[in-house]
Amino acid sequence: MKLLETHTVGLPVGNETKPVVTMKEYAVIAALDLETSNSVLGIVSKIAGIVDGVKIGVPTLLESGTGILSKVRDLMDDQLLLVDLKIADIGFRSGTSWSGTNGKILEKLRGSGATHVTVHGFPGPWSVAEAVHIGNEVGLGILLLPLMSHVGADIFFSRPIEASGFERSCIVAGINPNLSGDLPVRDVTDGILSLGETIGVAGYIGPATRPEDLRRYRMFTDKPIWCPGFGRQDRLGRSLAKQFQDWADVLGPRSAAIVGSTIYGARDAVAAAHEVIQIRDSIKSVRHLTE
Ligand code: NUP
Repeated sequence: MKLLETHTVGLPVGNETKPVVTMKEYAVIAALDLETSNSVLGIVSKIAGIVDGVKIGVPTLLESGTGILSKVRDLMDDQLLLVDLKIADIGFRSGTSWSGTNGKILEKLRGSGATHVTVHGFPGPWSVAEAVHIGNEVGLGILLLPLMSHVGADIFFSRPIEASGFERSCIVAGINPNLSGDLPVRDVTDGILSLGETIGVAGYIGPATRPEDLRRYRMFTDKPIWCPGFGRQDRLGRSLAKQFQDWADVLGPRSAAIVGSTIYGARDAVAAAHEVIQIRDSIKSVRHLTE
């Protein structure tokens, strides 16, 4: 499998320095939104060798504490481990040091075995800048959410913003988004993408349910875009194979599919994981042949 050379993230576990984690093309990440830590660890032990990474969410962390992350890491090789915290707190800078709440939350993941964490962009430039700064210190890639996959997510994310006001406010916060006239910032989603590009996030979360919006993402960024929304969240009447096809066609290899209930909710999670990987592999091989 080809590797995306440009996206590596340090993986400090405890005091040891482990090898960096490299993201694969068209990666498949299993989102494990299960009730108990035993059920999460049980499924990781079965599918860790099949998928390219695992996503752990807030419900699991509230039940088990962050200690579950190193247990998950111990069951994996060097795959990706995304912690889906959707952090949306303050950034605060005094001189050159950051001491807002975003940084304090991220510090709690130092040495946990996680490779990436989700952070909201709507709290603005300082919030994102602090996340990226502290993320770099603790070896975590920051993934911003310019839009979400569920019904109605566009109500707020697609609100228009006025480009010159957006640029002025960013500059007041010490961040110049350098807007290009070719790609105007029209709405909140565009603003968050523009902020992420300026500040240098590792990548983005993008909705697999909204291929047209993913097309817009790609105009703003070459970075990896990780997409939830496969299976139960599809609202376009597509089969799983068609959803994967659309995702790969729109985003190309620098992308990841985040698949939750389609795998963990299946009667046989191992068979479901194999099926998802098979769909991904068949699309990938056709694309490689035609490229
Ligand atoms: O926009 C988002 N949509 C989404 O579904 C951002 C997310 N982080 N997620 C998460 O992806 C959601 O919280 C869940 O953990 C997973 C999708 O699960 P499923 O719908 O495939 O079961």
